[in-house]
Amino acid sequence: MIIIGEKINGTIPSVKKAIEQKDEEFIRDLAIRQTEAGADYLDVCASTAPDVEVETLIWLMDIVQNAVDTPLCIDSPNPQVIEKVFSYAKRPGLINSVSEEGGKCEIIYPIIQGTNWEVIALTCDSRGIPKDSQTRVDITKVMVEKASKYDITPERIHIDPLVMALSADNQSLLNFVETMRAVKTIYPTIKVTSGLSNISFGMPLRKVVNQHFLTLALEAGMDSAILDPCNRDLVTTLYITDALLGKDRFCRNYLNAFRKNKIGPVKVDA
Ligand code: THG
Repeated sequence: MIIIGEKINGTIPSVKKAIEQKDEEFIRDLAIRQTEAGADYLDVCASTAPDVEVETLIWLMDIVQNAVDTPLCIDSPNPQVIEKVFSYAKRPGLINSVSEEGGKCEIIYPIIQGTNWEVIALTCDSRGIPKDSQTRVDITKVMVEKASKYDITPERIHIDPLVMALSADNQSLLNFVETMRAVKTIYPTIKVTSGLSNISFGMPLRKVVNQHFLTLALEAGMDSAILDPCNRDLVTTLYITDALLGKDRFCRNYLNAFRKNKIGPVKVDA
């Protein structure tokens, strides 16, 4: 599975503080630790006031790119912000995100046309997040068809069906799975992604709920996820699920990860 490391995000209080104090070392450490844990992309999200978002994102991107070679996942709700920071990326990465709201596709698609950049496309529009899977599929079709006009093929698109909280919608996981299967029937090479934490909103034992969501979503064919690669329990779940689904011959990756002390309970020195 493609891992998008979530930890460099100004909505996390410790990261917000590091941004305010211009603590480069804190950000660099998050970039290195997530990369060592196996992140394929590093999400960078400023989550500041709009007037400083561009400069904050560029600051974050520079620190990350000077520390590691892991491609960035540029995370902003504002396509104009993404447009302004785009040229500061040293290598192709992932744009997070477009949707069918506010002309986002029309701003982002031309920027990544003719590049190897990939894009996360949220299945929502000006009406909000759909409750049913059919509307999610319909929105996907519009975004994929628009993308083809810019030679952006489905394999460069990660559809994010925006999982609802299970506490608010009992069918949330089932809806996600239904959307994923329908989207992949139409576009077999498309990718489906998700954040892990929405599912458990408002519930106790959130991290355990997230882990089980990951297992079920992987079984149903999820290709990438925005998660904390430094969460050992979660990474353990990832390795075990891959092995159980026949994606890890002789459980080689699982055994290696165990030997390198990447999974399982943290070993404490005696
Ligand atoms: N879809 C897309 N983009 C997204 C989200 C999504 N971007 C933001 C968000 N959702 C994903 N990012 C985070 C970042 C941090 C946390 C949750 C979601 C978080 N992290 C805890 C921390 O670092 O302290 C630890 C969590 C853990 O240990 O598992 O809470 O849905 N396209």
